[in-house]
Amino acid sequence: MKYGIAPSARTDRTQEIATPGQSRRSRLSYGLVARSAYVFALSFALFGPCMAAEHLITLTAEETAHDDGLGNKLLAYKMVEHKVDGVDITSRYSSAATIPGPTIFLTEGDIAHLTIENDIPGAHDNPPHVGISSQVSIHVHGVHYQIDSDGTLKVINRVADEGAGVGPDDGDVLVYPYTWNVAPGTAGTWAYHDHNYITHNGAEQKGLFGAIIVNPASAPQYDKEYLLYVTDDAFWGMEIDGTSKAQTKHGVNPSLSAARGDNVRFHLISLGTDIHEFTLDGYRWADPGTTNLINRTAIGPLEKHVFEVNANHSAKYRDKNFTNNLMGMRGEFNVE
Ligand SMILES: [Cu+2]
Repeated sequence: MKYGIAPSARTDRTQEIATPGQSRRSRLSYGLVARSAYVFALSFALFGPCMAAEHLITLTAEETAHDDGLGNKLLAYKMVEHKVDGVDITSRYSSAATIPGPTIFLTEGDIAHLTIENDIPGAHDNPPHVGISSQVSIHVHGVHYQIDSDGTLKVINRVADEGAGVGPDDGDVLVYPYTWNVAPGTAGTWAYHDHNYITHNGAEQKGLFGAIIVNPASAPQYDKEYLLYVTDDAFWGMEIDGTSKAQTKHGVNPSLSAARGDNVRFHLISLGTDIHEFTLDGYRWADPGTTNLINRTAIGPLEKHVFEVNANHSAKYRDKNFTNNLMGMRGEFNVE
């Protein structure tokens, strides 16, 4: 999923803005009070009541323990460490590499520094053939970054390869750093994925994908959050507890759980190439950006659909498209 290059962030957010209506005399009489009130109001408007946080994130890309049943190994990201302003929150994540990869929660105004290490077995011992990349990368959507944090191969962005490689043909970069500027205006649910492994499209289809959820500074709290990645033949999901923030129940067509009365948020993220028709039996929700209540949504490549429901009965989530339904694209939403 390569849309092009994200604009680099503007870092000077407190730049003074000209006030043409004011005379020099009145500006002087306002003096420092007006200036500091203005700067305070501006920073409050941009960052909200919370201070922007700094995230230090270390990820690896690894093989999963099991193959796909046909002898093909899958690949997965693992969260090794995540600190927010020095506070270690790594225990929220699985200690194993997971598909989908870790869900990274960020808030508008934050800065995230990430590194990725290539721990795919054999990659270091078997340098790739010339022209075939064994780098792994993280290419993210939605937030801002400089071009060297694009997480793609040089053949794509014409700058440099931006992943963790394995040998001379991969630039000898064993750990690659990225910086994401979670600028105001980037709130939303966004996919990240590898863009470098073996081909310039990366190994998303082998499992190297995940998501960031960027909340506005004053976001509501949810009792549960569910990520459902809609691929061509399955939902890949993850459940996140709103209190403990623990990330569990990842995998294919997961059974999700909630308590009666829970306020829950679903994040559908469409990967792959197919068109799907998502429904959650017996539930209606507001179509994002409107007050229209809907009970199904069409979702196609690269689209997202984020909605909230109040958990009041157990139901199945499913893809109602005939062939996708035949493939078993459905799972349980258990409310107790
Ligand atoms: Cu993409």
